[in-house]
Amino acid sequence: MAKIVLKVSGMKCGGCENLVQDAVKSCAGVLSVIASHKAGTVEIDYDQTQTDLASVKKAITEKGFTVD
Ligand SMILES: [Cu+2]
Repeated sequence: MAKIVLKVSGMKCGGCENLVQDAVKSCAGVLSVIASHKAGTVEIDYDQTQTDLASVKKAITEKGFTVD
């Protein structure tokens, strides 16, 4: 298991956090996601043998947010 904290801009409220969390949770191997619009971060616990971080980032950008 691994952990990464992504800097994500564009989240403005709890609804945005939920959008991002749902998008990331739908990716293979993701165990937990905590998004914070205040901090502008998305903390992800994942299984590095199953998770492709490029597709995690893509899932976030597809919802209209920017991964820095
Ligand atoms: Cu929002």
